[in-house]
Amino acid sequence: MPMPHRTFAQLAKRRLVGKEGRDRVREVNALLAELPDYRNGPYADLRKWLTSEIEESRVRSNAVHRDSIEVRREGAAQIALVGPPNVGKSSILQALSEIQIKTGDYPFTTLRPIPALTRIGGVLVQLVEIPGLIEGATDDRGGGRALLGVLRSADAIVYCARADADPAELRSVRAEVTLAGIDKPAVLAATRADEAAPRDIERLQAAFPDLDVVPVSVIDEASLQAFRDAVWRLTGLIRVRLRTDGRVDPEPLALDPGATVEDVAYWIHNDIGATFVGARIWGPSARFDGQRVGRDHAVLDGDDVEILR
Ligand SMILES: Nc1nc2c(ncn2[C@@H]2O[C@H](COP(=O)(O)OP(=O)(O)OP(=O)(O)O)[C@@H](O)[C@H]2O)c(=O)[nH]1
Ligand SMILES: [Mg+2]
Repeated sequence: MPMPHRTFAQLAKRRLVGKEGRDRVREVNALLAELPDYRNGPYADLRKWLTSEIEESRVRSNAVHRDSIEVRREGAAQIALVGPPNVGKSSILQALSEIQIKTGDYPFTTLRPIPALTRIGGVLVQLVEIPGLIEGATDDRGGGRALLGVLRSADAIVYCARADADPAELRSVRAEVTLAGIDKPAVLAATRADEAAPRDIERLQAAFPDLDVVPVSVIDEASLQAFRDAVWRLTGLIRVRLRTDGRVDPEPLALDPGATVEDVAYWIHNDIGATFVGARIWGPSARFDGQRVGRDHAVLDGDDVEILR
């Protein structure tokens, strides 16, 4: 039985993280060799994607100067931070990751998209600051088209607005995103919240009733944790931990909603996915601790899974 295509895609992405040039091409070729040879359907799409990866790695390694603004995806999901200049986007990236990045009390400190990996509940998620989206971006003002291109490939958006600023600033940024036809799950971070009053937050919420508002201050750890939680919900992913001989691996796997015990088994290893006999579950999808389930059992966020061989 071949590995489910979703699992294969996740595995492939994981194996390509951080690989460039010849290494990347070699890994892609190895993946292609493992891919079932269907002409149509999801496996054929995967084959197409992998083949295009080879071409893209070649183009990248041949590029003499690297001024493209492509952002390499890493982690389980890619979340874009979008908003007017000077609202504190870079500061949030800095507070949540290891990167060193310029922040400044003036607009357009950041000139190109900046990715940063952050760990949320044990899973790596990529945040990307999209700088300088201004009115007219859709007509390529301020290099807007390329920036919108980066946004288009993200999984979800965190709009950022200063908690105490005029909501009109963000409204014009959001209008550009809408004009570009980009519609993704989104929340609104009310930034620099330590400088704001509660009624500022209420005003922002009233201005954007369709977005959940999360007040964030980089000097308030509790607000940063609430921000992480909001980002995790945006990914729509579920976390499952593996259990072996009564011990639970603290590092969870991130899976698409609807994933089954079979996906988990294939995630561990191809052979295990093909031959395992069932699983035991602790957590939200179990009726009782250690419930015995079959291959098709759907796991839920927070489950611990022991694959039985
Ligand atoms: N008081 C306070 N100041 C903040 C906070 N976050 C950022 N700042 C300040 O806001 C200013 C702008 O921060 P940046 O992180 O550079 O903002 P940005 O949105 O990345 O700005 P551009 O890249 O220029 O668009 C800096 O002076 C920061 O120190 C916060 O939570 N509280
Ligand atoms: Mg910045």
